[in-house]
Amino acid sequence: MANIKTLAEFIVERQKDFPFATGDLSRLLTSIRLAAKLVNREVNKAGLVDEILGETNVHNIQGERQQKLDVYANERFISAMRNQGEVCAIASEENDDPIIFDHPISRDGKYVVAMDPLDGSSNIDVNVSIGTIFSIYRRLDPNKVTLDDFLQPGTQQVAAGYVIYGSSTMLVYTTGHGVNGFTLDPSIGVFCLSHADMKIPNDGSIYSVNEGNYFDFPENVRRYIDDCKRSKLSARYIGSLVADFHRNLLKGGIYMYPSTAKAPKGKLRLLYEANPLAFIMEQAGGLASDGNQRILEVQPTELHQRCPLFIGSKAMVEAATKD
Ligand code: AHM
Ligand code: MG
Repeated sequence: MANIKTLAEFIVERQKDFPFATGDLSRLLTSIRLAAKLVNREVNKAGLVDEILGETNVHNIQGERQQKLDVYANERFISAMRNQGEVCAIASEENDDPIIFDHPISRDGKYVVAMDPLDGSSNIDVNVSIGTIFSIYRRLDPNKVTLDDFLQPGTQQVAAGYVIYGSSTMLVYTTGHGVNGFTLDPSIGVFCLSHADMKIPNDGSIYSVNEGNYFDFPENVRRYIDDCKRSKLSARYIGSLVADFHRNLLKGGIYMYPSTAKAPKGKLRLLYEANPLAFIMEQAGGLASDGNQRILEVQPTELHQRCPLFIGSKAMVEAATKD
C-alpha cells in the first residue's frame, strides 16, 4: 500500500515550522478539520433531507436569506472552536458582530478566526460544489478582544484555508509555508494528503467572471475580457467562489469579481473571502488584487467590508488589473 499521510499527521509534523509553537495552532486546525467532516456529512445528504434542504426565514447582514445549511455550518464551525482554548473570538459572514467566547478557557485564546461557513450557498439546492473559507489571526492584546483584532491586514494572517464540498471533499490550507491539499476518504473519514505543495501555473487559459455584469464593469476590465475572448480562452464560472478558485489554482486561470453599478465595492468580503484566498494564492505563486493594490495590504475598516477581487495566475492578474 502506498504511504498515506493524513492531515492529522501533517499538522503535527508542520508544527516545527514555528520554532516556539505551543501546539495551539495545530489544535485549532484539528478543530476545523472535525467541523469540516461534520458539515461534509450534512452537505452530502442535503438532497435527501427536507429539514436540511431549503431556506430559513432569517436574513443575514447582507440582506440575503440564509439557507438552512448555512446555519448548520455556522453553528458547527463555531462550536468546534468554542471553549477549546485556542480561539477567543470568531467573525462569521452569518453573524452581524464578532462572537466573543467568554468561557474562562477561551479568554486566553491566542487566535481570532474570520470565516464564511458556507460559501456559494445559492448552489446548495442544485447540487453544485460549495465551500467553507477561514482565516486565522493572532489577537493583538492578551487582555482584551476588540474589533481591531479582526481589522488586521491580510498580511498578518497566521493561517488560512478552505474546504470544498465537491465531487470529492478537500481541505486546502497554508500557514505561510506553501499550500497543501487533503482529500477526504469517505470510507475511513480521514483527510489524506493528495496535493502537496500546490503551485498555480504562471499563466492559464481559464477566465471566471459573471459576464452578465459585463456592461457594468470598469473599462479596463471589459478590455481584458475582450482580450480573453480574442485569445479564445475558456470561460468557466460556477458561481461558487471556492469551486472557481480551486479549479483555477489547479489548472491556471483567473477569477474576477470587479465593481459593478449594483455593487460599487464588489460583492465579495475582504475578511473571510478575499484575504484567506489571497494568502493561499500568493503562497501558491499567484496574485490577488482589488484592481489597485495587493488584497493582503488593504487596511480593513469594517467587519463585513466588500472589495473587488482579481485572483489567480500571475500573468493574468497583472493583465486584468492594467489601466
Ligand atoms: P455568498 O457568500 O453569499 O455565497 O456569495 C459569494 C458568492 C461566491 O461564491 C460567488 O463567486 C459569487 O457570490 C457569485 O456571485 P454572482 O451570482 O453575483 O455572480
Ligand atoms: Mg461567501
